[in-house]
Amino acid sequence: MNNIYFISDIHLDPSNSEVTDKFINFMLEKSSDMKELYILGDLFEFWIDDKYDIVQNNIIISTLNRISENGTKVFLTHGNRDFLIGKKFTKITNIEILPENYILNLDNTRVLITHGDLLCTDDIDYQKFRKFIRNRITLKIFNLLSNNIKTKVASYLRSKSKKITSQKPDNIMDVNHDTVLSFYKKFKTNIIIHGHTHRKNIHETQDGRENYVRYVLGDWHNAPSYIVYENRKLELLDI
Ligand SMILES: [Mn+2]
Repeated sequence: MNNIYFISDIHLDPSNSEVTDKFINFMLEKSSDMKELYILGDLFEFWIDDKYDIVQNNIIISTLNRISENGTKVFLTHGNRDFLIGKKFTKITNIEILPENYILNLDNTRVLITHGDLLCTDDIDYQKFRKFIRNRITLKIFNLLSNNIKTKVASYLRSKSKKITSQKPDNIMDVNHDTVLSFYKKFKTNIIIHGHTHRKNIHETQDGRENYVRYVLGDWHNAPSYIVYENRKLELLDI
């Protein structure tokens, strides 16, 4: 149990056993080597309410439970699909929720980990929607709805977002480079790890004397991948 792992955008869905199996197999295979596991958002395809979704996803919950009982410390960043993961979930899985931007210290190197949607500032409609839906008052009202209505609202929003994303030009859905640069500077880091865009890659940039590296994790439906921090090196690998 020596190394640190990062995964993102697994998009687990109780009706998709293929990706569920992939996830469970990965955990069985790698967890004995995981000192820490960072899940950078969109672990689930959708998550509306702990009360309801914990039951739906009991296989995943018990897998996560098992690995944390075996000694892996698991951390989670909320994604845009599962930002409603709450305290009940964290309590029964022993997972710690991280803030939306989190600085990790890897042998005295600062690394920013984040879901990635905050970097996609060209998508103005999405950023507006994000602000609205993540607002505390909106969430309070949402939480008062019955489960049935919550599910309907969530599935409406999902279909709407799918329709919009399919009509948007490709570049709008990716990160904005000025925003990325501003994040390096704001968080005083030269390394960012994120997911969300489903564009698995490593991007190196130079600005003045600084070298910056951005690791993008792939999604588990198209490009299942993970990052491992081993022997003081980050490596992006396929599954
Ligand atoms: Mn996402």
